[in-house]
Amino acid sequence: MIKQPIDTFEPNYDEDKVPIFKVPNPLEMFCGERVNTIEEWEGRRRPELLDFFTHNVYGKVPGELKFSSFRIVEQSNSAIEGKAKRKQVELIFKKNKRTLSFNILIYLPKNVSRAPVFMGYNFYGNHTVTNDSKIIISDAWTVNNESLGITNNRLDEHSRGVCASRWQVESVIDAGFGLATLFYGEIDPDKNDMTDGIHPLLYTRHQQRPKSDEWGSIAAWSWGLSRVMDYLEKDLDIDATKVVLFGHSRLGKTSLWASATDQRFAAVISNNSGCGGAALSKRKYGETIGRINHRFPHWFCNNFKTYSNNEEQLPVDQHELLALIAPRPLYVASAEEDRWADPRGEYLSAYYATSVYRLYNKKGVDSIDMLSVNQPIQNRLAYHIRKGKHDVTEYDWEQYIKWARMQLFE
Ligand code: GTR
Repeated sequence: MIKQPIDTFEPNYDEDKVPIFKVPNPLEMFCGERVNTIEEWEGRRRPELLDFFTHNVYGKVPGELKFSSFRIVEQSNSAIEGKAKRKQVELIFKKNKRTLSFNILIYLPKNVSRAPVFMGYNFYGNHTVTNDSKIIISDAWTVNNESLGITNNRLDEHSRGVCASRWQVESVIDAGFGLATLFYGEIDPDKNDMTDGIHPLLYTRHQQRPKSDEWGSIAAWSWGLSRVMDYLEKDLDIDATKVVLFGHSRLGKTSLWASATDQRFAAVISNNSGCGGAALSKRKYGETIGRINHRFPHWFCNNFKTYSNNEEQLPVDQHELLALIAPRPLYVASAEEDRWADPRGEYLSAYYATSVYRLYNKKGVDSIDMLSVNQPIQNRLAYHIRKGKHDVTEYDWEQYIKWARMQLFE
């Protein structure tokens, strides 16, 4: 019999067909012992969960590599209608006779001396986040997107400003925050080729692909966010204790993993991150582990393939990834029409992570019943589902800015 490829089956969008499963308890060790205190959580349970996700889901970073130098490539005191400073900073990495560099675009409000910042990857290059003609266009390989004028896997003038609605830079600046963003393709091009991007800089001799428990692309992109943090800590215009990591979709998965592995990030926002991000895998609703591993074999570590169509065997679920971020502020957001990312699975994940926030006396979401559309709960662990499709909108940013101010300053 010929086995039918997984992506030819219809995904499940029927709540009645969601399997019955036991949600792993974040406050119970794999051996069955209960966790009752912050000390037990931080000393024993959190490390064992982090270890599981590292070796079986995202993959471990196989060595240490810090930037060897940085360079301010361009700066100006009159960006965004004169309200902001702009810097473009290149970080340079050298190892294994190879060099990799990437460019961070930073806007900072002129009226704040050490600014808190939102930070996150963009999908199609720094020049897409505003119409600003001074933003350098990346020459890294990119995924094509014809509706944005991106063809031949290259970026050019055609796509300047095309993702501006997803960033709302002016509102961010007006709220007294800075923005730091970079193109994820500069760290690792988003294709199943592990000989490009950052991976080869940390290969042993003759290695061509990561080992089964070593980093896929999501872990590589997360590594990149930590290296940007290394830079932000040195930049006196920035308050590196107030960095709010933001990510949409695959880059939301990335932001969650980056803040689980690096506790310097003060807060994190997961926008429509779905499977392998905030959504519970065991619900098998919309995108599943089998589908994501089939379509994006390079995103996770190879060991994660063990759980393709085999979610029952997973000893963890994604609410425990969220719990790894506690007690820091965490915002999970869904969109009503984004069924592929399983909004209810994202909500439940926040609900089941709440017990760990409670351990720290912090609030999350208390009801197992899903929230209504456009009715956010903005606690330390926050959630909203908004009208509309898979995207980042002005509504989302209004919520994030309001919540981030509350969490970081009140
Ligand atoms: C989809 C993928 C999702 C999500 C999305 C995106 O194709 O199946 O997991 O990551 O891409 O990143 O836009």
